Amino acid sequence: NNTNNQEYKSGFISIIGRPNVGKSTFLNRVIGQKIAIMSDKPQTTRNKVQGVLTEQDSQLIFIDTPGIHKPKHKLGDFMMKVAQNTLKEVDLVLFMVNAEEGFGPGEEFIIEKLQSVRTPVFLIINKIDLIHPDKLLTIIEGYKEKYEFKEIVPISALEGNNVERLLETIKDYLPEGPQYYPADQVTDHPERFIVSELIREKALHLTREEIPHSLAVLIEKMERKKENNTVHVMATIIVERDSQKGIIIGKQGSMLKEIGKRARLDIENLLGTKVFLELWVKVQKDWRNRATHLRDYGFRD
Ligand code: GDP
Ligand code: MG
Ligand code: K
Repeated sequence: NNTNNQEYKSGFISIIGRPNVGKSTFLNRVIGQKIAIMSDKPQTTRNKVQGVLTEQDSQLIFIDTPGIHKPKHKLGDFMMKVAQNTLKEVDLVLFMVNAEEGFGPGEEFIIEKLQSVRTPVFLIINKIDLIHPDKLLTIIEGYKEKYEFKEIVPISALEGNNVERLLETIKDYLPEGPQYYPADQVTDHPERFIVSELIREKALHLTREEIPHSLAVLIEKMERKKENNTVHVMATIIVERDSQKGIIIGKQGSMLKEIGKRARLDIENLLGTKVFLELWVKVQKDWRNRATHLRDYGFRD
């Protein structure tokens, strides 16, 4: 549309909030494709995932920022730093909370971090499908006392309530800017990162509480074979203890086989080709506290 003189708007939007408030669900709904990993286990999303929403008049670039919360170990520290720097660089921050849960130390901590940030902040009250509408006003009043939010928007990321209106409000706050990404590009993350997250997701889901989120997945190789149009993926699941390795492998390899089967289906969906997935399991003790290793697993400053 080259004849209209309306300004094109674009900008970077960071989504923050405690684990499980629905950040990935929101992002997936907006982008309409599975690029952020959803899970009911906390901290599934460790790296930034950008979802790009391109429309006639605007481009919204979302960043699914890893959970800001009190760091418990080096990885947490590192995540905090990344997240806080991100907040200063973006055009808008969406602070998402769960309507069902009251204001707690987690929210307090994030609001404390937001005090030093000049970027406009919206409060997004998610999961309104789970509460009685009467409760909403009380929640809003409570948050108004804590911080000067530019907007307070209740939504249900799962059911889609009010999400369209939120997108319109976001546009109002974005500056005039270029279209940073081609219209058909929904993420700037390398495919290998998404592939590793898909494998991680399956491992976490299938093992439930036995395996903590310390699990990492390293993509050793990802090769497209032209002759038969398949992609060969070789990945290593890294755990901290021998006992965890046993759980991941399962009886006669049954667990690893199931993780591989489910991950392969998702990867085939993502890449649109047949996938040959080879999975390995490795024990690397205390990897979270070895900051020097972070880079190997795809973390960047
Ligand atoms: P994240 O850790 O903030 O990225 O949270 P997720 O997007 O992974 O969501 C955590 C859990 O909350 C998942 O089980 C979602 O299905 C659920 N969830 C997210 N948004 C909503 C919502 O609007 N309503 C309801 N009822 N559940 C939601
Ligand atoms: Mg998430
Ligand atoms: K999560």
